[in-house]
Order: sequence, then structure tokens, then C-alpha cells
Amino acid sequence: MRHIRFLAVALAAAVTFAAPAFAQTTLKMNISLAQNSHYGVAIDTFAREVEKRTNGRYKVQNFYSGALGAERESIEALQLGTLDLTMTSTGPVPNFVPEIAILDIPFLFRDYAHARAVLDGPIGQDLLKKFEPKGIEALAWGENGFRNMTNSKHPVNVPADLKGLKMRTMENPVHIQAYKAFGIIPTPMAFTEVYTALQQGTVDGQENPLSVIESAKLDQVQKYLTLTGHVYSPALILMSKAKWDALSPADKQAFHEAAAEAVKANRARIDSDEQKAVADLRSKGMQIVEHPDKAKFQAALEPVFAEFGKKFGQANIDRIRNYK
Ligand code: EAX
Repeated sequence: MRHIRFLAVALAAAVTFAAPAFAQTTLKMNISLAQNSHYGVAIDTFAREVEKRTNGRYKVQNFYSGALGAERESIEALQLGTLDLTMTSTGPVPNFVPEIAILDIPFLFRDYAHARAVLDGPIGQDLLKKFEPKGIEALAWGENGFRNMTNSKHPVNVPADLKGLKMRTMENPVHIQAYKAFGIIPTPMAFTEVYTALQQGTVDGQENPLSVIESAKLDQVQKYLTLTGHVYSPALILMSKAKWDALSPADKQAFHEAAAEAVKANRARIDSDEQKAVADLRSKGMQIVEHPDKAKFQAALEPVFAEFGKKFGQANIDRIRNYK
């Protein structure tokens, strides 16, 4: 009998000491794109880095392809505390933080280097602070990429070719206002609905960076692609402020470092995608207008640029446009 009691005590002791010396917290993170995408590689890097840099105190459980909701729903869930983290384009963000909309003005950024310099510099870093009063901690600027037009009807060589096309847009007021100047019939919807809408012909086309067109396999439902690069689409790594506030100072530092590593992987994937996506999409049957006259597309938007100048302040726009 004493032998059994000894074994029971020994077993209990073994279990106690085998349990981790700390409680591990699991955080849920959601994106609208597939795991094999420029967002997927970012959040997988983020998850790995968070667990490593917090010595396992925090684990990030990733969800892809809108499994826990579309981008707008995910941002709302951060505010409600029902989701912990997300990576999203700025598409729906102006509905929560209106100041961010200035970044969605077409033809605002010269190229990737310019956009990254603005976002990583004082202008971008100041904008990240605008999220705090909305119950959201913006950990870092990521990247979605320069957006291009696709449709199923006909090639788009000049702005007039866009006239009358029913195009899905993000739920973004600046984009919707601008695209009307092209003569587009804008149809805002969440990205999680886009593939089906294109497949069923509910909309004729959409616009997205090459990385999204590739990872979402939009070549299967879109025939024509024009590399308009008409607007740069920033992305953000966002966290529920309630969960952020619960972190120790050391863990806050670890989360910021993990986000920085995630953005490096995100931007590297885009650089790689941009190198090979055109050849790949052409091999899959897309007809691609590689070098449209972008000046014509920019000129078509002159009327709305004046309105954006009034709305955001022309000096603020010029400060971004001229940033070196
Ligand atoms: O953030 O909604 C969109 O078109 C976005 O580019 C996509 O969800 C990736």
C-alpha cells in the first residue's frame, strides 16, 4: 500500500514540475488572403518571432483567407476584443481612422522606395498613433502594393476603356470617389466576396496588386490586366488595444520587433512577386497591357485631385508626394 502511495506522490510531483513555469497566452490573428501570400508570410514570421522573443509566453494562432472574417469585420473585432491581431490593407480603415485616407489618394507615391520611406518615417509613424483612441494598437506599416486594373470584358489601354465597367472596389471612400472619375461604376465589397462576384459576373472587374491577383488566383476569373499602378495600397499590422495594454514593457518591445521582422518578409515577398507575376499570369492566359500611358490615367483624375486637396489639405498631400 505504501508503495502505491509513494508512486502517486511521485507522479503528482512529476506532473507539477513538468507543467510550464509560466502561463502561455494564445492570441488569434486573421488575414483576408491565403497563407501563401505576402500577408501570409508576414503573419507566419510574426507568430514565429513573437513566440521566440517572449520565450513562449505568447503564441500567435494564425487564420487565413478570411476564416475569422473580412478586413472590416476583423478591425471591428479588434475593437470589441473578439479578435487579437490582424493584418489588413488600408481599404476599410478610413471607416475607423479617417486621417489614414490621405494615403489612399491615387498616384500619390512615386514607387515602392518612396512609399516605404514615407510610412517608416515621421509622417507614417505619426499616423500610426491615430489608432490608439479607436481601441487599436497599430504595430507597424506593412505593404499590399501598387494596385492594377483587371476585368473580363476587354483590354484597358486608356482611361476611356474603363468607362461603364462595373468594378469591385474596396470599401474605401477615396478610391470610390476617384474611380468614378475614370467612368467606372464602383461596387464596394469585402475581398472575401470578390472571387465569386467575378466568377458569377456580378462585377466586370476589380483592382489589386500583383501579389493579391496571384495569391487569390484571380487569373482564373479575369482575362485582362493593365499595369496601371494607379494607387499604392499600404497594409497594417493591428492589435486589440486591450491585449496590447496587458503586455509587459519587455513584451511590447518583443511584439514591435516581431512586427518589424514580419514587414521585412512581407516587402521581400512583394519584391519577389513583382519580378515574376507578369510572366506567370501571362502563362496562365491573362492578356496584359504592361506599359499603359500612366500620365493619361493620372490626368483623368485631375478633377478629384482638387477635391482631395480641399479635403486633406494640399500642403499635407504635397508633403507626402515630395518626401525624399
Ligand atoms: O488586403 O480588399 C482588397 O482588395 C485588398 O487588397 C485585399 O483584401 C488585401
